[in-house]
Amino acid sequence: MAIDYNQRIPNNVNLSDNRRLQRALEAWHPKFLDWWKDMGPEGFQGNDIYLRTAISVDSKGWANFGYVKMPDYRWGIFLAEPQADRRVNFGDHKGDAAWQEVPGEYRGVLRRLIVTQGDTEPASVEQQRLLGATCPSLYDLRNLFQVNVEEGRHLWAMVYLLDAHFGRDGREEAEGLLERRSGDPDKPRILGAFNQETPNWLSFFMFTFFTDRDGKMQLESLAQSGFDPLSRTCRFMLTEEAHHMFVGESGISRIIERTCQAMAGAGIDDPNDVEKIRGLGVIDLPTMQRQVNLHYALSLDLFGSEISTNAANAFSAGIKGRYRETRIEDDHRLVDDTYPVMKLVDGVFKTVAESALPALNARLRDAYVVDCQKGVRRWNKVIVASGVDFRITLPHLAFNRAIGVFKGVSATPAGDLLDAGEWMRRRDQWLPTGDDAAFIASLTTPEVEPGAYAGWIAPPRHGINNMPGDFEYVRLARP
Ligand code: BYC
Repeated sequence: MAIDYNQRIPNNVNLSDNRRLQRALEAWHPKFLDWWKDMGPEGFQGNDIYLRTAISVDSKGWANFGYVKMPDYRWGIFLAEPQADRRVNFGDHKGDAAWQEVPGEYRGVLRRLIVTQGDTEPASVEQQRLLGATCPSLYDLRNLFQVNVEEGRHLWAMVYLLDAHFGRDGREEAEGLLERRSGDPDKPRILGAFNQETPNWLSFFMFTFFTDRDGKMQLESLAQSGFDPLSRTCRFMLTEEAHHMFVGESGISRIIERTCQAMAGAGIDDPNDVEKIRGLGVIDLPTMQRQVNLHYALSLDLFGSEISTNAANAFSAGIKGRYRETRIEDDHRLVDDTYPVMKLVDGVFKTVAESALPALNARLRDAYVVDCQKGVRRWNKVIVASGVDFRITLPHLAFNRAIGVFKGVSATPAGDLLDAGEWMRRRDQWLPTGDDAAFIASLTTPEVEPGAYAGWIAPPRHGINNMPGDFEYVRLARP
């Protein structure tokens, strides 16, 4: 499945055989570049960045590293290899041959899911566009740009599906994806978390840990789709997503490592001695916990309502499956099954058996929680190893939620229920404060010497593509 790079739009879908589609994508291409120029990373567009580019979609061949200027990145259309005799693996059509074209009756559902997925990709680039100016190292700067160009490519992936399979409506949706703007009250991005700011690198690492992980869960579910082009597209996107989550998890881990080292060096045992710890120029652990609370709750909202007819319909239609659907042992139809969902019943949190089909968002969210817990455990190992008496925890499911059964519930991160006034009075204990933001802003002098790292983050264990520690990941003009 080599990718044809001789064409203007690199692809492995024989684009040159489909003139109509090629013309549609070639017409969209300059509009994408205009959007990238306006809303992509600020600055650095003329610099050489050490980026990976897909050269083939099999597991061995895809990562090819070299210096590229971001606007010259070879965005394109890459689908994972087809699976012979693939079937619809769940829902009412289970056992039918997988669809190569959109089934007429599911056109609306599919379009909505593809547009929602597509909308998140440019949104995240918009959210991160100013971070280059405050990078903690060239290594991190390069990782930011890698994430950004790949989110750009994920947008291409969804636009391909819209153009190839949804005719004129699809072309209009593809334009809409370039017109909405993260955080713009008049034309916001579709999902809540994608209208929030990513004002600093701590926030960026949290976003790539928590929100990109929602991306992983959603893409895993869409990769199960009976609509084969969507499945193949998402399967390839997942190979890119893994690096994004690595950036988040290792970024936070390196910040924790540095904080604990600095505390030990200064003989500070109490992790809540915030003033002294900040005085060392590192980020205190309670500040990190507040960021975890914020990003986790925002990402839980991305799963939609726990009980959702949209989710039930998408599953029954064979369009969106469960996390790793084919590895689950049941009838894959779920018509008579139940699933335990936590709810607030008469003022008490209770687990209630709900019909399994409408509870699919809760089920996917539960798999996400388990995945997050694994990463948090790895962070805590770093803290334990340093001897500091502090543990990062994930807050209660009902904490600070804007979507679903816990919307409007005033729960603490520990899961205690308060009246709304009391919750507001204590808000700053749990969520990032103006003071946190000002402190983090004070740390963000960029570090751009090859091999050097800002004082609040430890260097990584390994370079990208095993490059040496002082490798120049981004070539800047130097005097
Ligand atoms: N904010 O039945 P409901 C990624 C809307 S991240 C605002 O409760 P449903 C990435 C919902 O749209 C993954 N609105 O839930 C990460 C619906 O509106 P309509 C992105 C929300 O539909 C980092 C209404 O509420 N991919 O890839 O079952 C960087 C009722 O919905 C929210 C996907 O999400 C919210 N948080 O599930 C870059 C996959 N939640 O249609 C990229 C595709 C719900 O009635 N999307 N609503 O007007 C989906 O599968 C579903 O649309 C959702 C919602 C899971 C998002």
